[in-house]
Amino acid sequence: DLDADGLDPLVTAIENFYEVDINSINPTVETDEWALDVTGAVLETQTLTFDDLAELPVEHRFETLRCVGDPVDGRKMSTALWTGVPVDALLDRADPAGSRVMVRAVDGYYNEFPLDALRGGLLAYRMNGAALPRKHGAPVRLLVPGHWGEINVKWITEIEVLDREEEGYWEKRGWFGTGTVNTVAKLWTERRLDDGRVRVGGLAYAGTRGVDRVEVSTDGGETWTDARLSDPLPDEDVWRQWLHEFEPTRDRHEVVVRAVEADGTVQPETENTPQPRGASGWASLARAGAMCARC
Ligand SMILES: Nc1nc2c(c(=O)[nH]1)N[C@H]1C(S)=C(S)[C@@H](COP(=O)(O)O)O[C@H]1N2
Ligand SMILES: [Mo]
Repeated sequence: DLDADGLDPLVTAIENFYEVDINSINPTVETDEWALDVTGAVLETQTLTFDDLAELPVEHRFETLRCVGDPVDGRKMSTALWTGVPVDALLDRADPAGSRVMVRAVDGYYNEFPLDALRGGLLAYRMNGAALPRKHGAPVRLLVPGHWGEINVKWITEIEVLDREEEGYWEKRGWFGTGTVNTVAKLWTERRLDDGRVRVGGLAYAGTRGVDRVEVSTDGGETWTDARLSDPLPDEDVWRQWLHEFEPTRDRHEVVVRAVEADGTVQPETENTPQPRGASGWASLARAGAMCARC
């Protein structure tokens, strides 16, 4: 972590991790009654109990989740250390013959996406070293690197392999949230330091494309400077913290921030609402430098 007052930590505490559910009451699933079925266009149907799962080799992964409904500067983006079993071994045993999957859950949720995306997935049953909490999908949820939150199905019960495309829960309601995440830099904190400078900071995320740089402007986008970044976490689908300090030199500074991906692609400036394909545009703050009320 970069050490700065008010900056969100690299690993989100469970109580601060965002939550999105289709129902107002979450299901309670007993661990010894839970099972995951692999069905549909497969050579061999599979059933996996929690005991079966617990015997497979575990993997620990830092992974960031972000909801497709999250505005550019929203808060529906968090990171945890997840423990679970790669879904690939189970898929290999089933020997799928289709290229899509429908993943279903206890709460009636269902989501459809490419089998190839699922291949990199994890069946997670621990979060930040504790048993997976009920609100995050206990006893087992799916985690799929690089994609919007909605395909990370909680309380997972079935993976049906499909030989044609279908629509998932949110796609039936006008969203296109099964693809890879949009790149975003959040401007989540601003502080006046004791020496008079202003510190701005936040978190930036580009899915598996990776955040290479974060650029900050204090003049509404005319000139840009590289922010300081936290060291990358050891896994590929994670955010990075950024910080930047500047000397207020005029009455008003408009701070704008944008992320740059590993291949040099700059986060697009074009503004779009979250619906239907995820928000785009740059986060910004316009503040009176010398009388910065909230600094
Ligand atoms: N079973 C189930 N899985 C679900 C959902 C849900 O409502 N039910 N919400 C999805 C959405 S839209 C998002 S963004 C993520 C949020 O995961 P979290 O609540 O653990 O942060 O879970 C996804 N998985
Ligand atoms: Mo979501």
